[in-house]
This record gives sequence, structure tokens and C-alpha cells, in this order.
Amino acid sequence: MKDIMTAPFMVEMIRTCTNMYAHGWDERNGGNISLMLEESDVREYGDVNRVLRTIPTGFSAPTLDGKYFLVTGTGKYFKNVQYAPDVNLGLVKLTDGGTNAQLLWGFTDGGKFTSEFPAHMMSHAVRISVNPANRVVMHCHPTNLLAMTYVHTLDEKAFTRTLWQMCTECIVVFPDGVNVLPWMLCGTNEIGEATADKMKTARLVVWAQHGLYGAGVDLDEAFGLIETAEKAAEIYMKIAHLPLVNTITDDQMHLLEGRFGVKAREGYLS
Ligand code: 2HA
Ligand code: ZN
Repeated sequence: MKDIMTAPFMVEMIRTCTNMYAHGWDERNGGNISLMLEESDVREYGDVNRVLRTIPTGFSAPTLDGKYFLVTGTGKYFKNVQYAPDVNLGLVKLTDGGTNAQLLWGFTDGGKFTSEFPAHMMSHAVRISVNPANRVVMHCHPTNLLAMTYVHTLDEKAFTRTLWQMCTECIVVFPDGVNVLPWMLCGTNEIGEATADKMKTARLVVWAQHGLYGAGVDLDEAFGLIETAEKAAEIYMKIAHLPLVNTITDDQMHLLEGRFGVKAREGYLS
């Protein structure tokens, strides 16, 4: 049996939390990540073969029954994950139609998974139905995207088009665009359901005046999506108050679609 601290999924998770903190996206206990794993990913790590505790989830997610998730803990700081992964992270297996989570490793101080677990699990259920390879849901508080939700319309098409216009590669990285939720109370099943609904058509979902959700096939993809959208928002916040002299036109966007083999969200380009 191998030490779980050497597992590639653990190493990547710790590096990602550390990197997100370094980007300033996860102040204090802000942000949370869940990484879906299969039994085949975890079974060679001896530490995960017995149930330490069973934690009710407060929702049901039948399609995720039997899935394993490495997830950040509620109230835990991304800053600290690298120093005490076994306190700040947990490995759980969903059982009983997703209504219970068996803790197999981590949360050694008696803690539990993120308060945003419903939004994560409901989003996973939607994303694997769109793309069976999806494994990651990531939430954070990127500064410029958050700032943008105070000064830009929250209309999804307009929001997406603005981001696409800020950097040439945006339309290539997120041709599906960015969906937007108005301010809602976080940590609830309601925001979880609303987020999951938005995840049907895009891998990025903005929570106005709060932050961002990203989904991807691995930690790199989800991180890269957020990083690219945040870069675009940063440029927007630098130029929004200045006269706009140039932009990327829709004709140029169509050239990018052809060159990179992507298709922009239906109806978003003229
Ligand atoms: O986990 O970011 O949305 C802290 C949060 C809640
Ligand atoms: Zn948050």
C-alpha cells in the first residue's frame, strides 16, 4: 500500500490550493475545490479502506452514488493546505444516493467538507452528464471578475462578449462563455441548484458580488479557465473608464473559431 501523500491527485490538489492562494483568489477561508475520483484511483492508498465518520450531505445526488471526492474543508484556509493537508482536506465517498458522505481520510480536527458542497456536487452531476470526463469543480473569489460584477451588466451574453473582447485567446479557451447568477445566499441548496443549472451550458459561472465557479476535466483545466477569465476581467477593469478606440470584432472572432477549431456559443456572435 502506498502513502496517500504521494498520490498524484493529492500532490496536484495541494499545489493548486497553494497557487490559488498566491493569486489572491482565496483570502481567509474563501474558495473551495472538489476533485472526483474513482475507486481505482484511491484503492492502492492504504489509508482509505475504512470509514472514519459518516457525514450527512443534506441533499441527494443519485448519479454520484459511490463516487469519491477529495475536497477542501469548511472554514479552512487555502493558505494552510500545504502545511496540514490532512486537516484542511478530506476524502469522502458518497453513499445512500448522495445523502451521506463517508469520510475515508482527512478533516482530522473533526471538520467537514466545504459549506458549498451542495453547489459542488450538483455541478459535478450536471457536468459529467455534459462531458463524462469532467472531474473538477472549483470556486474562488478572483478580484477583477468580482469587481466587474459591480460595474458591468450581468446579462450573460454581454458579460461573455466583453470578456471575449479583452484577450484574443478568451474565445478559444471558453467558447461556451460565462454564465451569471445574480447575488444569492451562498452555502444553500438553492444556490447549488441554480449553479448546476447554469453549468448545463457553460463551465464558468459567475456569482455576482461573490466570485466564480469553474469546472474542468482536471485541476489544470479548471484553473486555466478561471485564470483566463480573470485576466480578461483585469483588462476590462483597467480600460472600462477610458474611451474605447479598438476592439476584437466579431469577424475576427470568426477567424479565431476557424483557426482553433472552436464554436462560439450559439447566438453570441453576429
Ligand atoms: O468557503 O468561498 O462561498 C468559503 C466560500 C463560500
Ligand atoms: Zn465563496
